[in-house]
Amino acid sequence: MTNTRFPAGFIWGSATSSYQIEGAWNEDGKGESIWDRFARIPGKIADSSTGDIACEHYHRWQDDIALMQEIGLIAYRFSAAWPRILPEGRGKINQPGLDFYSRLVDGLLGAGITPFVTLYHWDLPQVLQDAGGWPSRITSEAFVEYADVFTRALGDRVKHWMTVNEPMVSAYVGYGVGAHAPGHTSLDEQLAASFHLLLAHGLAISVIRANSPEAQVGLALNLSPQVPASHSLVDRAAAWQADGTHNRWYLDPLAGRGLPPDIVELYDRPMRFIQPGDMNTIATPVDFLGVNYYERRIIRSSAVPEAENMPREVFANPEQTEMGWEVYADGLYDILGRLYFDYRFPNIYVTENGAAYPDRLAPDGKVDDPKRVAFLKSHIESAYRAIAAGVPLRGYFVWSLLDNFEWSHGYTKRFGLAYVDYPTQQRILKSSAKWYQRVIKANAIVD
Ligand code: IFM
Repeated sequence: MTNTRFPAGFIWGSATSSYQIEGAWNEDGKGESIWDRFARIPGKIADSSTGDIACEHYHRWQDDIALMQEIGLIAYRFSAAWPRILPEGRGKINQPGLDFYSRLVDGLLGAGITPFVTLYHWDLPQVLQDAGGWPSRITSEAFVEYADVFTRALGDRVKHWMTVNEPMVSAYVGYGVGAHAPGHTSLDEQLAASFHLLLAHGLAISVIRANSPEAQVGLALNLSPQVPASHSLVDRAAAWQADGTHNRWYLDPLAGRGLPPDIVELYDRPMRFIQPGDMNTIATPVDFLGVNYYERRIIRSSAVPEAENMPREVFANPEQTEMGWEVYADGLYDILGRLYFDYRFPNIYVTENGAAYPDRLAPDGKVDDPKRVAFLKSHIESAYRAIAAGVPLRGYFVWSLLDNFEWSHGYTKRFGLAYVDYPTQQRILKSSAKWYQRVIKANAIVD
């Protein structure tokens, strides 16, 4: 593509989350989170690791801000650890926890970097899980208390807030499939959790706005196009269903359309957790929607034997990231268009996009990651095309600033712009970081 200058003021950033980078899991009064507990269960994490130390960001945050400055980031998206602020989930405030984030925010602002803060990126206080976790409405109410405490302390300086990150993953992988904390496998819990995460989001919006005047408030959803593998009607039906469980289950209520009726029918559950007024609370208009985009999914129905289904017409791009996810940049273009032209979200950010590749630290001390450069470039081109088509895309955040704890994969997957040499905690900017630095400087796609 030629002449790809982005609009003035476009926000180029990078993202992380608390449990994945902070370490210091029990320091300065922090309470236990569900990930502190879950990662210790034998067999749950690929390399038997935990986030106890992670990238030691809790102690190295100043170096990490210097790294961001070197890349030239305009914004940095991070999450706060709820158990650092309220070790018992609610009630007693742990001041050293608040002080940490206050110092981090001041450091960012001093470096000219705009903080984008996510309140919940999966590290629920264990005490709240013991009291029922996200399947219980009490957790939504506790979240509002946490949001109030946190935004009262930082709302004067932070002006971009996300309530929850990827509620689908929290609910489905944490309570339905059991591969994430707390490791439960119950459809009923999954559905209640998904609802209470959205409710927590909706309930917190007015509190955040009151504490942080002129702030923009939104949330981050992980969205993937669910594409039928052929024109057969069974494939179409399966893809529409996957779109319903993964995308519309979250988008529709947020956009005021209620829960998608076809999926309510599919689950065939009473959904007694929904109370009068809840759907309106969830539909409180947001200032922006964040989209975390990684892959497209091609859906083949199992409703009929393979031989009776039409031949596949949509084949996956054979190129995959180390996560086994298809590299498909046009999917980002499709999603961005849908969020605006169908759902009409007023402002959109790509709050995460990136790829894991098996990066190696070469003897010359460099980390060359051409596949990540190609991945980012193709996706930023999709973002550019979406803006050209009229989508109000305001910013783009690379996942992630640092290699970090990739949940059930532990430290075996590297998503960072900076390579982390875990034994020494040295950070080394990969060639993708240097390429991104040039993109930011030019405010345009560069070779
Ligand atoms: O590392 C995660 C992040 O925590 C949430 N979004 C997807 C990333 C890559 O799997």
